[in-house]
Amino acid sequence: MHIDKYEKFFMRVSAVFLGLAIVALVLSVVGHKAALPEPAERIDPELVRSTAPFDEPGLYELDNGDYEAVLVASAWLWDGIDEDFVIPAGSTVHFKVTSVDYIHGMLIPETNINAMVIPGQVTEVEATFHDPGTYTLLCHEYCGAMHHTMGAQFTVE
Ligand SMILES: [Cu+2]
Repeated sequence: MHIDKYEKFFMRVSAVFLGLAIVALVLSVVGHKAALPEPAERIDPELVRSTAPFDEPGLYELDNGDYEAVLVASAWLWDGIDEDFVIPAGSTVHFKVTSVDYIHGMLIPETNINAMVIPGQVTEVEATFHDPGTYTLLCHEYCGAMHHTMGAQFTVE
């Protein structure tokens, strides 16, 4: 079978890049302990509203001065964020979030918060809010007809 010289060349180049990709993958898993993200906890999505701490979503001050925000995502609301969600500038907030229905996304622009919120799993992320202002928590995973309205605001003062 005749294979054109250019086709041979590109097959060799492809094989080299495939080999490099496999080496990079093995090095990242073995050398750098790269792994798929794991949920912080698992939870029965049907029992979220009766399971602590999600039975009382909201903002809680911790002993060390940080805050814990317990949030429940549902179409198309974020339970746990209301007008009382006000924190001083420089605060670190540990978000503990789950969903009761669909997969939602959790994005707070201009912070490092960008996570999936999946029924049956507890997502834990944290951010330190240095700058005063109004922050918006958005759902960035399409979750139905009113997805574009699924946002909540809180204040850093
Ligand atoms: Cu959504």
